[in-house]
Amino acid sequence: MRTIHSEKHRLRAPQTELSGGRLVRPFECPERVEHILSRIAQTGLGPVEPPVAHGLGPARAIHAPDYLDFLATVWERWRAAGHEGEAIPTVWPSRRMGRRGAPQAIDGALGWYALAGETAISSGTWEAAQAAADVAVTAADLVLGGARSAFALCRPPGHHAAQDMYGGYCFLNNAAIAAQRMREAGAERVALLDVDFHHGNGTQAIFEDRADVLFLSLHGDPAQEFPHFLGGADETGVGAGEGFTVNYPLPPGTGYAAWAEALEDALGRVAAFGADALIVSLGVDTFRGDPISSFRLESDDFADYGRRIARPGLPTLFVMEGGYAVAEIGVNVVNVLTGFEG
Ligand code: Q9C
Ligand code: ZN
Repeated sequence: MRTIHSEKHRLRAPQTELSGGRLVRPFECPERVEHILSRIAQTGLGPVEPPVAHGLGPARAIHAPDYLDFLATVWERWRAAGHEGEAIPTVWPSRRMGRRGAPQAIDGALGWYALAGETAISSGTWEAAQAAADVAVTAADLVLGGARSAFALCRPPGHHAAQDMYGGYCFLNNAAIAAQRMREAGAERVALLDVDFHHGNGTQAIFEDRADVLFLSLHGDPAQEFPHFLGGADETGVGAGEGFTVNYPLPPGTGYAAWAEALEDALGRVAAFGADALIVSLGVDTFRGDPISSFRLESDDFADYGRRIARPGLPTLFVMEGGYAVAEIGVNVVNVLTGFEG
């Protein structure tokens, strides 16, 4: 399997994450990618290649113009406002506040576009996010060109980013951008299976009213887990998209048996949908040792579910999302990919 990867991920290097009332070193850190790359080399998974630059066209097909302008300028606006730390929102347009657009001041605009406060913005964030989208598009093009599979080693991740919202370590929705790329290249039906521990709220929001992209997500129940406000089993799609969103919220402590049962149900629905291609939002924060998650998958389980995902026989794009047990992230990710290859 070919991997697409950009060194520009290193530009996403914030020093802070607001966690438990403290500013801590971010869980979503550059070392994650280094561990995955060394495991790819060690196992001989396949070549690692740089992305093709596509400009903002593919991102514009998913994200709102004002949101992209915000991302492009937020850091300089934050600095120009005289702030010395990293950009973190402190105020939101919450219930019972009426505004219907981003206010002029950057402090207000941050809250307008942020879905959560843990994700600090710093100088290279926008450049890294654009490179991650290029990685996803380049890997999607490999699959469109006839490859059985490809791995988009995206960083920063994307599945929490909606049309006009960032947070949960995500800015551009790499998997959604890839899905739209596939649709525009002629794939009539794309299935997007999100196996990250956290619900893919951004991806769901982007595709909830569409019948051409089936979104399925296995995740920690939002009653307990981030992103807290989306991901219930009763969310099944909107309008023409009714029936094309499928959520599997699972309780804290879920182990592989129950998780794999949900996966089998999801894969059955992918087959019934008649998908032309499959995109996997691949987060390995379902691992037992993950520091911010509560499922109990073992490293071997990742290889097992990689095999299961291969069974429908679909052209498959893996897009990297979360996973914060840094020492084990390489083994767990590559186990999925080698499991898939059989
Ligand atoms: N104290 C992804 O896996 N909550 N994002 C962190 C830590 C945010 C996860 C709580 C988790 C975001 C792509
Ligand atoms: Zn996650």
